[in-house]
Amino acid sequence: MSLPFDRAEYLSRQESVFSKLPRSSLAIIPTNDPKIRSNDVSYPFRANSYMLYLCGWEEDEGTLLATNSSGKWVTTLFVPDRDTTKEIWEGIRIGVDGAKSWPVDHTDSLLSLDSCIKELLSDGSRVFTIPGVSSSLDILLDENTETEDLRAYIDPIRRVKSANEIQYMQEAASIASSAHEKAMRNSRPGMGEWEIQSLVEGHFMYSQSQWSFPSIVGGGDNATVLHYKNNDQVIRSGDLVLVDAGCEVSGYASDITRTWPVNGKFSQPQREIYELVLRAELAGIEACQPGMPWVSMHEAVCETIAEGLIELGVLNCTLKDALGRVEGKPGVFEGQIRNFFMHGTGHFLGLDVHDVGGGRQGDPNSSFLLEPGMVLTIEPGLYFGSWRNDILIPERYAGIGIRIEDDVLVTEQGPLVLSSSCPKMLDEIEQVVGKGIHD
Ligand SMILES: [Mn+2]
Repeated sequence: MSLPFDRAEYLSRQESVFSKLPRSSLAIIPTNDPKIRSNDVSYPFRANSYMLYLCGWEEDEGTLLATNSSGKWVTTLFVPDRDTTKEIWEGIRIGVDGAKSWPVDHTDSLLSLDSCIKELLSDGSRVFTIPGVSSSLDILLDENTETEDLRAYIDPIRRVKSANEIQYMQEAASIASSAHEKAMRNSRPGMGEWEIQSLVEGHFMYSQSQWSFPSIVGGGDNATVLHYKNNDQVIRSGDLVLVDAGCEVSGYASDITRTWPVNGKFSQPQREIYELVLRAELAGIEACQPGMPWVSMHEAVCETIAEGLIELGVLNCTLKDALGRVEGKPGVFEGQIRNFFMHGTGHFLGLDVHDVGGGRQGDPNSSFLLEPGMVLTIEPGLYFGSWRNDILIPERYAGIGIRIEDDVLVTEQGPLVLSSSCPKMLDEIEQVVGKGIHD
């Protein structure tokens, strides 16, 4: 079995993280606990992203331990022993010997992990770990020592992607782009949301990929529910369908949203809102320049949306009131636009679909600048749920929910859209929708 990256890349990640820790430290990186679905059936296992990042270990048990008590950093990967009885049911395990080809100094049996940790604790090392991942490790550490959060040292490094990571992310974005296009081509009125979901996710599987988060497929008003997940309604002619779906390749996620008229033709009100969201999205992408503050893309999107909603007569107020900038908090808006655009403009993307590194809405750590190698989403939306009874929804736009989301790599030369092969322009979408059926 081959790992997604060569040994040198893993070792350089380890070096970047561990070299920042004080002398006499112990770093413990667990993987996720397997989760039971019912009786003896587990949920499909997905390794913890920190584990994947530092050493690529994908099995459902294993812990990476690193210590510098000897003066230099030494890593040991603790893994389950070979076990014929279990292997007959579940397949061959890598085992302690097999794990020697992973990018670590030593391997050992998981059975000796606890005693090894306890022994290392006795020399008074400072302990760094990822809390909340393995309950048994949390309990062991809780009973024996104080710990510090290792994520603070890894997250800023994970934020900037290497050329090899970008390659996987490009692949994930391309697969998801094709999946969306396939769904567009095969859309027709009267179709079930689940049918579109199966086209998208079927394409992920066909491409030896898998979803990076549960797909959102919402027709009509369902598109105005941000994390809609039932995907069980029929989409009527005249309605839009919003599809927010992404997949992962070697653990790296894509995350794309497209919205299209299920009958292949935007109505005039749908067209007006689509054009505005698209304009905002393009402004957001344009703001993804190296050296620009993270919040600039949200600023650009909110300004475009505020101007557009005033132009369309949805808002009847000044630009200032539409935006409602919050004094002393750059990138925070609390004006009337928030009635119709209530989420953030984007998030980092990587081993996690909402990747680490800060910047999410409400995150106090948003004051950093964009750098080449960062990958983020730009995803403005406008939502006019006809079910809303807390605000006045303009009748013309009632039942319209539109979001457009692309995956953007920041480069020296500016933004590069990894999901650019996915149809997005109005005429492009009108040409593609339903084509697979009528051809
Ligand atoms: Mn997203």
